[in-house]
Amino acid sequence: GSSISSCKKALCESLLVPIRRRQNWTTVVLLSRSLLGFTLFISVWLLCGVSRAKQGAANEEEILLLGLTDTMAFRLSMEPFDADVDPDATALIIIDMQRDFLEPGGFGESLGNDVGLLQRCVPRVEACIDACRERGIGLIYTREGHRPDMSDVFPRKLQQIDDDGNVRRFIGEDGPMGRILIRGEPGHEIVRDVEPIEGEPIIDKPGKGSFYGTDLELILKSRNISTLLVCGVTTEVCVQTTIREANDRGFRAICVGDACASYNEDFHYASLAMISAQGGIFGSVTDSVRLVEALGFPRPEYAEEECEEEPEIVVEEEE
Ligand code: TIU
Repeated sequence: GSSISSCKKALCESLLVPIRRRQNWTTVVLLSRSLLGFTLFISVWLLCGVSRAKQGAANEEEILLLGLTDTMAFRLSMEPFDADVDPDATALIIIDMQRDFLEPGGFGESLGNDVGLLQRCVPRVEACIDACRERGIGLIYTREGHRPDMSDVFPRKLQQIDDDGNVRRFIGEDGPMGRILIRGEPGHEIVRDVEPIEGEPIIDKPGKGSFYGTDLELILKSRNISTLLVCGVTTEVCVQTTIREANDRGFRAICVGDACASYNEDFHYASLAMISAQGGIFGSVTDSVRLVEALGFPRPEYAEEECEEEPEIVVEEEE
């Protein structure tokens, strides 16, 4: 009897071994599957977070949480097409935000302009400055002006017509803010709200463009800067000339439209339209609200302000 039962037991044992082996194998397979699934889930979650942060949708905490640095490229909405912008290869150029152009008694007013029209861009320039500084985008300032001995003024620049139709000189004349458009005079200074801080280069330029007669190109190339965000005054004179010069030198120039201003609103809007016309003929155009949001900051309060309707400028293509 006992030999039969021990025989049965041995038989059962031998039948159970493969089943146990199979169970071990199944456990291993199930475990690896769950591990693979978990890894996949984490990767997708991280990738989604990174891409959202890249698109500028992420807030500051998210950026910190994901361990993203300031140097992550961001997506910028622009005309005529959106593109990625690498903060490390980008500079914000602030054109001629000087008392001579923005305040009464300077060069701008002496030419018969209403300088009050330039005030609208000041908080918008400020918003660009704050966002760019925070995200590690370098700032470069320009100032239009001449040496006190005026040895760097072409005779042509001293001939402009006044309200009475007389050709006369304005530059170098005495005014309430010192000699007009002369370096070192109070009128030549950058207005207080958008002043540069230590370490931000100021380019003193004799012309309307920021490249002619200056070391701007040298400074940009030594910093590996290939994209310029351009704001300041005036849109159709120094801003547009700088953008044309930048484009011909191989830089990608992006005009921050509402952070620019002109004494003539038609010229302002026409300038923005011509920069981005023809598929982006010599640059592109964004605005301070899109820039600030793309850099991960809240929508500025002024974005909700009632403002006059922008004129629709239709650029007709020839058949
Ligand atoms: N007059 C005018 O519209 N502009 C200038 O003379 N300089 C600059 O735009 N900075």
